[in-house]
Amino acid sequence: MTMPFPIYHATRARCLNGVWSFAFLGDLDGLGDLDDVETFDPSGVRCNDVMAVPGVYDASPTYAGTRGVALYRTSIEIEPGREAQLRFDGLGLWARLFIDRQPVEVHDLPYSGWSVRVPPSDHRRRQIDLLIDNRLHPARTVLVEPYFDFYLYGGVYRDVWCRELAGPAVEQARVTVLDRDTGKIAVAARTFDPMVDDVPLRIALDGGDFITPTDVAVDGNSVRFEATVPQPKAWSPAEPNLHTLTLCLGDDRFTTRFGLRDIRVDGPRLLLNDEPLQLHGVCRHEACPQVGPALSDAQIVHDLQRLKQLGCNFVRGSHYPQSPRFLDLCDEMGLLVFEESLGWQPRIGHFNNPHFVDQVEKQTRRMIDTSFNHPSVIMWGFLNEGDSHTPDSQPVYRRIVNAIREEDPTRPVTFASNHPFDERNFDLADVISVNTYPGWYADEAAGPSPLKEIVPAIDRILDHLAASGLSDRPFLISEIGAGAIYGWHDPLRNHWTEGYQADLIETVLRKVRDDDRVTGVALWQFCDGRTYADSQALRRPRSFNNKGVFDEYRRPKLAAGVIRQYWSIDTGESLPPH
Ligand code: ADA
Repeated sequence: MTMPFPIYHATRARCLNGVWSFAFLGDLDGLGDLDDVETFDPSGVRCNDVMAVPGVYDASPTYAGTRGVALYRTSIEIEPGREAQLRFDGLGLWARLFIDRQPVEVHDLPYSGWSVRVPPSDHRRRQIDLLIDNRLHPARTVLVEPYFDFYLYGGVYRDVWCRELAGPAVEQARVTVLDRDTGKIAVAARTFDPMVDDVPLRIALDGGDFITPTDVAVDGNSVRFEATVPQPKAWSPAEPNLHTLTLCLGDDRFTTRFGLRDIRVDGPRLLLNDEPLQLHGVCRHEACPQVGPALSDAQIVHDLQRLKQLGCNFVRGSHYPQSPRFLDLCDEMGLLVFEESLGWQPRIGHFNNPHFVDQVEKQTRRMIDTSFNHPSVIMWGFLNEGDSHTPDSQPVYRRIVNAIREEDPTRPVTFASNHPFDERNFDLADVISVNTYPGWYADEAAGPSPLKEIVPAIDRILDHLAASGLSDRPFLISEIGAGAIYGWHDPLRNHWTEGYQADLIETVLRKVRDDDRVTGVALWQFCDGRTYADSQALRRPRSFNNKGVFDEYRRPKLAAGVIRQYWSIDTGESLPPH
């Protein structure tokens, strides 16, 4: 069942994507002073250019690679006297929104969704000025750092919506499956304003007749009740059946989509609908060279087709909250997702910065709220490769795990660690996830035959986990891989050739297939991706992370064929040629 805009499938909602007026303002005071944007009033700015929305300016030919402030401007019509909600599904790195030239709110959680209330006005036409800054500021953009191994873009990454509010309305409804066989669900809805007694709530399942739910518990903006799907069908990768719930308050309708499935950990196994699960997947950055993270529907669909061709049932959404459109398609196509909040090798200084920790918690909670109903999301993660072997990390990891469990007790929690031998936080995780690069980085693969290091290196990790009493949990290799320059072939099959990458991945896949202590793998990575030319430059030819099994234009390398041999149900077809 396809729904065009599940998140904003609501009355009086419309999409504001299109072409907006634009001005690149750069360094606002010419002093290189990063605080210039804090007090800047954009009302006098004349826009001399245009920009697509979604669209990032620093991937566009005119502003490629620039760092500075930019203004996106449009005007919309809202019925006079009515409030509205503006919703951005993802943007970065920092933004301030002005409505009718008045500053309204700041956004400082790159990649997260952002909802803003638009106050009513006597005028129908309203001006929207969105000031965006893609410069890295130690306090303003505390979640991102210049040493990250992926390019941080500036602009509107994802869809923009406007929803007019003409009375009581539901903002969000989280559906928890109580019994997938009988279709019993618990709904926790949130309204924009506190509920009033004289507006009855009605609901409809799968587009059926509206009924009045029984035993509705109301507390301010929160509404809770239980309901039963009339013809329940379980969701699974093989049969990704979906159901819908519509909540009606007055004349406002809000529809969300969900799936009936259970995910749980049972000793070292991960069970989906009580069946053991093997995760076969890749890590994926949401980006391509031409448009950065502002991928079109066509590009997202093509990526998912590529994943399916490989035979993947799993994707790790590295390293930030995912686009709702991507998750909608994973729901429809039966892909399983590890979704994580933004983080890349945070260090002790981060753990001891209360603002950083607050932001991680805020973004993690927001991610769960946004993605709660996607059956494809089977585990939550956070802080990729933090310095989690340090005592300073412990209160932080505990706090984030507690926040996740409070938001959602139904999904396993994990985090990708690159400290398997001295990790201090594994006891908090339901699934042990380890990033490891034997056979690639010399420190993990010394010696003349790096490929021979791979199996012993994985065994050493598993043995260490067993000795630490952690073999009672599912074990996921959350990253492993090798760089290959697309089109680079050589009879010696050395580092950077497609052949070496294919051989390394084959060794990994054979080990994963033959060792039942391994619950799954997310190969690093789906496709090549732009990164920075800094201290990493010599390990990142072309300023790209070249460990993709596809290049950045999604052309397959040799490794793609190897993966397909291991994972796909043989259809007799070969991968499309380069
Ligand atoms: C890390 C990191 C990835 C990527 C990878 C690599 O494990 O989590 O984002 O940088 O290393 O290519 O070295």
